[in-house]
Amino acid sequence: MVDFEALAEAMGELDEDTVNELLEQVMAEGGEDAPKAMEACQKGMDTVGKLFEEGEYFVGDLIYAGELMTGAVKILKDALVSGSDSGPKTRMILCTVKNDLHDIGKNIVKSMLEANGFDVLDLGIDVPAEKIVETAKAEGIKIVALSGVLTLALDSMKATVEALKAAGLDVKVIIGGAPVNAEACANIGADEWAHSPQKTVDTCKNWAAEA
Ligand code: B12
Repeated sequence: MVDFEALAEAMGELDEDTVNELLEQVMAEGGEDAPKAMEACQKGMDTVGKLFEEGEYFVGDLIYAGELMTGAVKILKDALVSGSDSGPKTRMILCTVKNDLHDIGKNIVKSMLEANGFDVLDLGIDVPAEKIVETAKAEGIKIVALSGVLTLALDSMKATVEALKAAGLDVKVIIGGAPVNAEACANIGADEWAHSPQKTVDTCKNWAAEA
């Protein structure tokens, strides 16, 4: 069994060799612990964030941490996705909101949604509300998922929900990312929020079934 504390620590120390070794071990053991490994990696990313705040790490370290996390997701991907649906695919929008360039969490959520039968229109990063409204209108989208990790992203999420409402669109909005919580969700006016990609999948499946 993999030592998840050691994995979190290695991620926080940006020790690529140890991170990859432990992740390969998770996969060699059948991949059942992939969600736990993901949690450990995220814990390590929190350490990276803390060290950045304390001035011990610099932007270059954040970039490197981002690459490390993307690599981790690649290794774990096959074990993280929970099987594919063969029924008709529901099309939905996913993106990182305006002013926010972080996309690692978004990409994890995307993989999970696709593996669960969604046709995900990924609009990328730093996406303004107008583009989301335009696309939702043009494509007849009923579900919009917004990602953001900067505190600033909460304002962009609010502006997006307001723009969707002002355009009279009948869409469900789910928001996610580190600064999102129940209070932020209520303030933003979104229909649901999540940190866990599995909760995202379950919520979107319920909405797709209702539509
Ligand atoms: C890697 C990283 C970067 C990389 C990003 C690379 C990339 N391709 O994404 C780079 C170097 C580009 C970067 C840049 C910056 N960063 Co940065 N970054 C990080 C770091 C270390 C990790 C983020 C991450 O990927 N986490 C791992 C993923 C998997 O977690 P997640 O995004 O939360 O996603 C999970 C869930 O939230 C959920 N989820 C995610 N999206 C969605 C969407 C939906 C719909 C749902 C339901 C769920 C969901 O699912 C995911 C899986 O569980 C964080 C620290 C931290 N602890 O988060 C700082 C952090 C986010 N960055 C920070 C800062 C300050 C910056 C910069 C301003 C630095 C600078 N001076 O230039 C810039 C900002 C650029 C911009 N405009 O966006 C601060 C933000 C502070 C704040 N409160 O606003 C943090 C918190 C670091 C810190 N503690 O100071 N960063």
